[in-house]
Amino acid sequence: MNLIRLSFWTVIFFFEVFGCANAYVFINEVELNPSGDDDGAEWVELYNSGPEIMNLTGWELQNNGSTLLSDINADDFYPNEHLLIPLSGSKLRNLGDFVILVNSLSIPMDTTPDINDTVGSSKSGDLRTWQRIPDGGNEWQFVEGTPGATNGEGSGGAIPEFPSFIVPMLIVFLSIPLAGRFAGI
Ligand SMILES: [Ca+2]
Ligand SMILES: [Ca+2]
Repeated sequence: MNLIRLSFWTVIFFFEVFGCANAYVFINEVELNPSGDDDGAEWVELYNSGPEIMNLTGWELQNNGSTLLSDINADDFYPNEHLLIPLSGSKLRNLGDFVILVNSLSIPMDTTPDINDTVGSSKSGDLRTWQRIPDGGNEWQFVEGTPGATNGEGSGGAIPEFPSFIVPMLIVFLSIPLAGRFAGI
């Protein structure tokens, strides 16, 4: 019984630590230097590449320096859906910034690379954005924006670079004989 209980809590612990249930929500596209005035025109797009409806209540976007960009609070984020999050004010620096997606437990779930968009002045950007192509993929490109829509061919069903559930499952399996030894089973 102790062994079963230990294994159960080990699974719960690592699911929380590694955020397995959240591993398919990506920062999919970022507009940090929109055409015209940036004030009130910047946005971030999220993409759910997983099979489950996700509750993003309490999640938030941050940028370089862990500064709050926006709360999210979307309780029904459907598989293959694109969620557009407009930013108030002018919060994303056009040079040397990045975006972090943080869940309700303050655990970072995704981050962009350093992204720059210095086309024109701060009031004369263009329609290009930084985006994962395909949706949820690992490659970022600076091309014409697709706010709230797919980023292009091959979208749907993308998976993270490394299936994060494998790590906790391996740890659980490896921990069973050790736990049995400590528990005297
Ligand atoms: Ca900006
Ligand atoms: Ca898009």
